[in-house]
Amino acid sequence: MRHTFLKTVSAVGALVVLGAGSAYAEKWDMPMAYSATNFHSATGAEFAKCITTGTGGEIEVVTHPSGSLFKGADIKRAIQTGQAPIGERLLSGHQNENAIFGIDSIPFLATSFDDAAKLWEAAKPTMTKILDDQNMVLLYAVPWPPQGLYFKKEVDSVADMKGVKFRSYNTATARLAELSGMLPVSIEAAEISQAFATGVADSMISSGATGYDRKVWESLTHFYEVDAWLPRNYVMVNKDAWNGTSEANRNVIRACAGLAEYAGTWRAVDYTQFTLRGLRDGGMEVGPASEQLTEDLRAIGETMTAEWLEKAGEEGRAIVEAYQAMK
Ligand code: PCA
Repeated sequence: MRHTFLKTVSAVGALVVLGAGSAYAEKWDMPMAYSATNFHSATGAEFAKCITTGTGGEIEVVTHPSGSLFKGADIKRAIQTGQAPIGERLLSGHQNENAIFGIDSIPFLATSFDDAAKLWEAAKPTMTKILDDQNMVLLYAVPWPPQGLYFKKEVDSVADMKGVKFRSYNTATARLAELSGMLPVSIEAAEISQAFATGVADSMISSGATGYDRKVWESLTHFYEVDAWLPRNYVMVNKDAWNGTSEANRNVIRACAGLAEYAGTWRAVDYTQFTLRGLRDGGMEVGPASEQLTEDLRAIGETMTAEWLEKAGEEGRAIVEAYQAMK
C-alpha cells in the first residue's frame, strides 16, 4: 500500500519535473537498513550527495536510513524488482538464497580489515556476476568492524552460553547460536534496543559499532572481542535504472562508489576503537575472550567453515583459494 503510494508520488514528481522542462532530472530513493547516525548511513549520505552534485542534479539520490522505506530484509527484492532504483543491504543477509553471499561471515577466515579487503577482492567478480544475473549492478561494499559477542553476564566458555536467547542477523549467526546451545531469534539492528530491553534476546554477535549505535549498555554488560569476521554492507542499483541513465552519469556513479568504498572503510576502522570506548563509557566490560571460550569458538568455526564449503561448492572453494593466495 505504502509502496504503491510512494510509486505514484514519484511518478507524479517525474511528470512535474518533465513539465518543468529539465527532461532528465530524476529522483532515486535509496533505502538503507541502519540508523542515520551509523557510519554506513553517513557514507551513503555522502555518496548520494556526490551523485547529485556530479550529475549536475540529473540524478538526485535521497537516502532513507533506519529501514524507513523498506526493512533490511526487503531491500534487495525492492531493488531487483525496480520498486526502488538503488539501495544498501547486509550482503550476508542473502546467504540462505546462495551460500556465496555468506563468504564474509565464515568464522575466523578473515578477521582483520586487511584480510577482509583481500577476501572482498577475491569474491567481488563472482558477487558482481551473481547480482548481474539478478538484474542488479554492484556498486560498492564497506565492512563492519570485527564481530564480537555481547552478553548480560560473564561468559568464559561455550558451556556458559547454553540456553541464552541470542539475537541473530543472518544464517551464520543463527547457526553459531545453535552450535553453542543458544536460542536464536532473528531481529534487525533497528529493533535490537527494544528486544534487549524487553528480554526477547539477551545476547548477540555484532560489532562495537552496532552496540554503540543501539546503546546496548542499557541492557547488556559484557562485550568479548572475538574478531570472528567482518561482514559487509553493499550498495546495488537496479540494472534497468542503470542502463536507463547516460554513460556520463554512470561514470559519475562509479567514481562516487569508489570514493564511498574508500571513505566508508576508513570510517569503519576509525569507528572501531571509538565505539569500544563508548561501550566502556556506558559501563560495559570490554575485553578479549578467555582461552577456553576462544578454543570453543574455534571448534565451532571449523564446523561452520566445513558446512559453508560444502554448500558453496566449487565457486566458493575457488574464492577461498584465491583469497588464501593473496595472504
Ligand atoms: N552490525 C549489523 C551487522 C553486522 C554489524 O556489525 C547488525 O548487527 O545487524
